[in-house]
Amino acid sequence: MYTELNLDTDQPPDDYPVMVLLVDDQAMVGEAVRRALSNQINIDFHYCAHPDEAIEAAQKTRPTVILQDLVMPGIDGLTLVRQYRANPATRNVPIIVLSTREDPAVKSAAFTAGANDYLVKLPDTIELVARIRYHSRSYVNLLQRDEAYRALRQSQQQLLETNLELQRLTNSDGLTGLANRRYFDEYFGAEWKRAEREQSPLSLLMIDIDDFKLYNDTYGHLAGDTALKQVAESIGTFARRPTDLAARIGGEEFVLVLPAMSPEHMVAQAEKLQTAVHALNIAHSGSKNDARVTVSIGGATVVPVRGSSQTKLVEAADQALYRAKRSGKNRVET
Ligand code: GH3
Ligand code: MG
Ligand code: MG
Ligand code: MG
Repeated sequence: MYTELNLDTDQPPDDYPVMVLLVDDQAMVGEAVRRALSNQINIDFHYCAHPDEAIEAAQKTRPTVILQDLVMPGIDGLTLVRQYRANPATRNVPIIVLSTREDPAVKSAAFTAGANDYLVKLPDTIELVARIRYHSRSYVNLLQRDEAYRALRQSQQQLLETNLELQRLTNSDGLTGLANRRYFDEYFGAEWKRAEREQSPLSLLMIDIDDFKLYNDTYGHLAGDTALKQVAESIGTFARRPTDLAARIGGEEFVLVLPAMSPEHMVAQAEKLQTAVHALNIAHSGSKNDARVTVSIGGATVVPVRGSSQTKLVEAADQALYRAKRSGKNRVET
């Protein structure tokens, strides 16, 4: 049993404007198509009789579908189809070839050149309108998808940037820009595990500004902040390799995490840092060390024993720092 097809051709039209551009050298065809479309809701029509004006007309009228004749004086229709396809303004505009030719080879050539559809002249109005609406709808959907896709990409990009900024804020110290204590804990834990896995040395330098309470008492808290920033910047330059990390873990306390570095090299780096801070030449009248701001540094290196905790290395560096303070400050102990 077959039910009859429901051929209701009076469907409500799509609510976006359809713009048809017809390029055909015969004014009679132009008139016929104009008449066929004249009663259609939401269909605008532009007729171009001269093939050498077709590209310009297509750029100007922004068609949602192009009806293109094949045989014309001067430029032939297939060449025009290729030109629409090569032009950024018309690259994706649907093209319906309108031709008197029923030859399959001609039809095939039209599709190869880039046409989307092929109708033999003059088509029945119902079919012509249906194809115009179908191709226009696909085109408008494509444009909307493009726009939606661009909007999606943009919001993804914004989210990514916000996340990066958030990450930067969570991981860094506001005053000095170095990593903060939270990030140091995370990073140091990971580097400890890596050193344990690879059985490679991990070094830690604990750096503490000498007599800094006295500095604040003498020069004020603002000057103290400035000095802190200067010292921090100097410490930052010692995190040279991508896996090195400089962090501010307390008021005037800093650390340098130096993976895969020999103990000798670590001591050399620590001494260079101590000299570099001294060379900043920040006046500190109350200091017994050349009346300048100086740092004491405790350093330790460990190849982690399997299953051991990273606090061992922190404690070792801390004890070395304590010895540096006890034996006169402005020095390195390991
Ligand atoms: P020592 O040589 O033994 O390290 O003596 P110290 O005075 O440096 O050590 P102490 O721990 O007694 O004091 C540290 C001082 O660092 C106390 C505080 O005023 C100062 N400080 C900590 N954080 C900041 C900060 O963000 N800005 C300023 N200006 N000072 C700070
Ligand atoms: Mg013609
Ligand atoms: Mg101190
Ligand atoms: Mg301290």
